[in-house]
Amino acid sequence: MTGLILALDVVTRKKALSISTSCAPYIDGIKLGYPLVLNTGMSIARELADTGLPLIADFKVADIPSTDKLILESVFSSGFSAIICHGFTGEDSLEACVSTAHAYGGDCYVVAEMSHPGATRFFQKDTTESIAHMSVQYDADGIIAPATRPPHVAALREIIGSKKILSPGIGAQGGDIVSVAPFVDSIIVGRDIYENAEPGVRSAYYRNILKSACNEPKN
Ligand code: OMP
Repeated sequence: MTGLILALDVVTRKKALSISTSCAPYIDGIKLGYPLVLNTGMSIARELADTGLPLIADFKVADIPSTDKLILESVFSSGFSAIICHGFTGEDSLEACVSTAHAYGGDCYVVAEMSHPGATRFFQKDTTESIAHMSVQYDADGIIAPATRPPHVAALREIIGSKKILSPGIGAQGGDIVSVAPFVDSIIVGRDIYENAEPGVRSAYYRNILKSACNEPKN
């Protein structure tokens, strides 16, 4: 079944812990990045580890290989299980990211195409498909692809085969969950869950939609 990853872009430790605890029974992972880490420090990863869920570090790493390696070593030493990196930086940077992640037993996801409207200026078909091919060639664990453009996700699936696709853009960005769910391993949802008065209930709602989209019996 298509999984559900919570994008935990809140800026206080208190909210992060309370929201993650209420959502934990319904989600398959937590993605956190600059908003939360810059406000609470990297130690938040150890605290969220109590949920028992995989933690994805969304730092969209995009540097030269030696700096990428230093960043990823810090990320994986802090308790994260996966990292999101950019792919437009090219082969050597991607190779540094994947090999460092794998040296720590972690996963590396590569942004193939972004979900927001402005992304189409630079993330055009040739570029996104080239990043997807490169992600396969350098053994990344998967790609990030936009739920706001399901046909693009379907085309990227053809390229990456059984590697994973994590797809943001559902909820606040208006992506169509039913169209995109068949092509992706997990959707990523942030504001529509963490800004809800009852984030746990909202997570359960998404979980049930994903079950229906995959024709599985609901709870
Ligand atoms: P909401 O729009 O609030 O659901 O959050 C989406 C999450 O996915 C945020 O954490 C974004 O930073 C992230 N994201 C995108 O929205 N679009 C992308 O193209 C890539 C990402 C990402 O890498 O996670």
